[in-house]
Amino acid sequence: MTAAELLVRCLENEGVETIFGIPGEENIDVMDTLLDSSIRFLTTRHEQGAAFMADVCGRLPCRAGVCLSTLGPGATNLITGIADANMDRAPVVALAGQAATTRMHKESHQHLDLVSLFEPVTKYSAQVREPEIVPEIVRKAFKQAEAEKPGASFIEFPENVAKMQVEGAEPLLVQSADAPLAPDHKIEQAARLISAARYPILMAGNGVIRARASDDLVAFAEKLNIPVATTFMAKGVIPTSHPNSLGTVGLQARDFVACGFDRADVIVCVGFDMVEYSPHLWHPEKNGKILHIDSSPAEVDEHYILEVGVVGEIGHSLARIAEQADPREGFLAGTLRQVIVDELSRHADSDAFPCKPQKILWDLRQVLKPDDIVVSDVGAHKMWVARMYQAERPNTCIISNGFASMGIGVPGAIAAKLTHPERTAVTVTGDAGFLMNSQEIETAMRIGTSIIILVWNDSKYGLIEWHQLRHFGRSSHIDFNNPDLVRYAESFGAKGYRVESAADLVPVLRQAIADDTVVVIDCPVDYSENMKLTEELGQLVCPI
Ligand SMILES: Cc1ncc(C[n+]2csc(CCOP(=O)(O)OP(=O)(O)O)c2C)c(N)n1
Ligand SMILES: [Mg+2]
Repeated sequence: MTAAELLVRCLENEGVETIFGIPGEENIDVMDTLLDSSIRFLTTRHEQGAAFMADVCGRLPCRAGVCLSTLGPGATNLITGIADANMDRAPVVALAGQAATTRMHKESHQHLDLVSLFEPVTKYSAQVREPEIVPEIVRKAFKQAEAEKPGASFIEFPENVAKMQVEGAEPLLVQSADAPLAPDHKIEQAARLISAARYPILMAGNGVIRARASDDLVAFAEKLNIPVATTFMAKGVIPTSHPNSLGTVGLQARDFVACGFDRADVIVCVGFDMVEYSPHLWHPEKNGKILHIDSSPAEVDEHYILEVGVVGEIGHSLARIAEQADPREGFLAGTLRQVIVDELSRHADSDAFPCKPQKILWDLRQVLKPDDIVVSDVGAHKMWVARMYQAERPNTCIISNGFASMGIGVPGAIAAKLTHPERTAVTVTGDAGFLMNSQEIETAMRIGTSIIILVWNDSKYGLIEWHQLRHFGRSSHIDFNNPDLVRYAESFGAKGYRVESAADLVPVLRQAIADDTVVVIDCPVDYSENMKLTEELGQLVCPI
């Protein structure tokens, strides 16, 4: 057996079903071996597309998503998607070919030290120096990527090692450790803290989704009468329609839900990663008591000093604390929730054109089923998706919020549809982020993957204009022109529609779902709503 064959056997042993990537000269042995494997290779049109597909696959989760590139420029093209996965805690394993070990010591075509390059954007980055170590390296890469808090691993495979013969080596048994259970005395301290609280509030983070503890979280909130806000990446942990839900937190500006945090005496953070929402934004006065419930100890932050930390399996901790704590009598959520819910439907009947962001998201919710998946790209539209899209189930609204990279939308929607073929997958994307990875429309068409690409067309880097207007009252270098998006879609063999009035939104979206192919919807958006929101929130008077 060659080392390349052993590598592929190890990947099969890890349960890998799909690898996203682009072949190159230095990985031809692996590519050839894959022909005789159960693993499906999906050829993409840019390595970044492959990395984002693996990233979103890892979130949904299909265990670790896997992507592959050649050395040098192929590998550097992977970096953004890998960094995104790592900072957003998505398990991903990236594989790259490498120059032969006989030419790595000198100036040599396309050779870069990839292990060092990937170190800052992964949890584990290693080179296969000898064929015998392939099973350990692969097992370690997957174990590290999938262990809490998950992230990316990188394996560099030199071309001469790939060809070497190896005898007797076998893939290693796949083992993963169960999260330890939190100790009783910590559960008791947490229960006492909640029982004594007058106005507790809970912030749920993506760790709850990863731990599949959403039901435990909802039961905890119901039993103890605690209102719940979710971070962008935890949308759907509690249904937006649930009476305890306060919607999503995470805008830099103060939003209504911030009033709940101001008022709270105990803030219960569950599975919360501060990469999403810096504590100084929601705990500026440092006057609340923080209860940290997570699978790992808290990160250090001067605004995140704990009253009690409960480290262990999240679902277990929530269930045990809920058993022992006394419920709140009053219910903080009531008035605040009403304000937040009213806000969601405020422009539901708007006939303004270009469309208001609120209206687009309202109509999108009307046409999608609860399990359908929305993948947001990054820009002003993401802020609106986070604030207004009503997610009802965990992992039905995917948002890149740790690394927050533009370009995740199209490849992300492809990965979502591949992972859950029975659901509709939509990306809500800006016109700039769309063109960063729109070449993957060809991939989707070739492999027959239906996705809807809802492009918010403002011919601008809208989010940046929003920031510039807030800071300087004028904008700088944010304008561009778009191609004709309908004809662009059609040139791939996909469908394209242009929204020409607010009344078009629902029928066009319904048509796109029925088309069951790749559909690009060019939707002009009215971003004057951005500054209106800033002004409204700037004058926010707390309703509680
Ligand atoms: C790869 C990458 N480059 C730059 C940025 C900084 N950035 C964040 S949002 C944004 C503008 C996005 O424009 P568009 O995709 O049109 O979305 P809009 O804000 O208009 O909704 C930029 C440049 C980023 N997050 N990621
Ligand atoms: Mg734009």
